[in-house]
Amino acid sequence: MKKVYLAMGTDIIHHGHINVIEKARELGEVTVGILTDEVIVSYKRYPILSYDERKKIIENIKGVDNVVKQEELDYTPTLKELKPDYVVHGKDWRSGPQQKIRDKVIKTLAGWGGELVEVEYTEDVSLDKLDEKIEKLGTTPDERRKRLRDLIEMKDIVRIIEAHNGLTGLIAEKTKVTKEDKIESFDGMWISSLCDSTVKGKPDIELVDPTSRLRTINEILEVTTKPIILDGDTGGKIEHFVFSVKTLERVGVSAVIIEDKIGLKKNSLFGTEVEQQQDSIENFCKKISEAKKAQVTDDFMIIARVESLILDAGMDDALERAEAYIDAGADAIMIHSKDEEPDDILEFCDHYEDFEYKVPLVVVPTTYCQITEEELVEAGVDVVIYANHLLRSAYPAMKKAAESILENNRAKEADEEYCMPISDILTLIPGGK
Ligand code: SPV
Ligand code: MG
Repeated sequence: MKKVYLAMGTDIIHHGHINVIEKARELGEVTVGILTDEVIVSYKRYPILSYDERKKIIENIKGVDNVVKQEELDYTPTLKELKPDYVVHGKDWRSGPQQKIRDKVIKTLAGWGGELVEVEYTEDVSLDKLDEKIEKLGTTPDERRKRLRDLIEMKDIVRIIEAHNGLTGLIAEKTKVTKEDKIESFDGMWISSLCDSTVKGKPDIELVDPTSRLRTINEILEVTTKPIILDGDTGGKIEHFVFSVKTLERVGVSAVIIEDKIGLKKNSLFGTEVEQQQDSIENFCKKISEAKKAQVTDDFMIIARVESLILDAGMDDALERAEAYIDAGADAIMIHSKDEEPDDILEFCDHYEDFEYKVPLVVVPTTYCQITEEELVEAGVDVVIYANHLLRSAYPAMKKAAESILENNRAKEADEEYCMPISDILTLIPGGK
């Protein structure tokens, strides 16, 4: 009996896949390699069906003799182990992002005289359309809340971008860039206090009240499905924070980050230019532990933000605090810096590696933005937050359009240079027509 291998890299199984399996059956004994959740998340998006669910379905399909785990997008390690006579795949991968993977499969099979067999692609199934349908179904607070923990488990680095209203939420949700072998997208959203305050024309000093913050959160929740991390500023009084945690859990927020400051909080990027006071380790630990006791679900994360490097309190203080906050129950640590070089953050990461008990590490590279995600992964960072980039990019464009109208005493120039077409804005939001 000849050995036949095919890999299932999809989380939506349809009759096109059955056609491929049927072809494989004709050739011999069929082994299906199921891509892990980690692989799917790394090249596409969060899988709709988990590995275990997909495995259960696939091993019960007629004609499937064995299933194995494929732990990379690249087939090579699995092929070298199984040495199949045939690999079966749809013809669709001859062009596009999978082309390189195909070339490698042919080369690897040639090592033992194996052959690639390609079947006609089932044209009437559009995975993009199915994806769209599923997106429309939305999500539930329970589903969304737990996604952040899942993503931290699955990915080398979780990529979060700022959103401050429904529209920016949609940008975070839908923006995709197709690269050679994968699709890049954001994993979730950061609701920044700086941006939520700035869009309201207010300073970032905890002036925007909790009801208003919650309205922003709701606006974003309504039109997106990805997990949300809330910038909780200082968390306020302990007695108030425990209530906020329950509210955030209930609506489906995944995590809140609170910073170890007291008194009138100012934005961290001012550093020591303005008066800012760090909380005592004891009090901040109490805030964390009381909040952990208050939370209802296991999924919600309380993330402690260490401001020692921002306030020039030194590396030893930062490390001492991180350790104490973890002991108090913090689910992750955010280390912040306003240096233009990443050196202090990397030094912190270096020491953090040696901690006996570690939790995920979060960074916000606003001032040291030259650092790459690859370098952050290397340093042991688990979550990167691009904390203000949608607001900071929109504002200069809006200002230029306003100035252009004043300069020209008409809108033609602004219209041509800075504005999207009316037809596009009318149909920007699905269902708007
Ligand atoms: C925010 O985005 O509001 C933050 C990050 O807290 S920072 O502005 O760098 O302090
Ligand atoms: Mg903030």
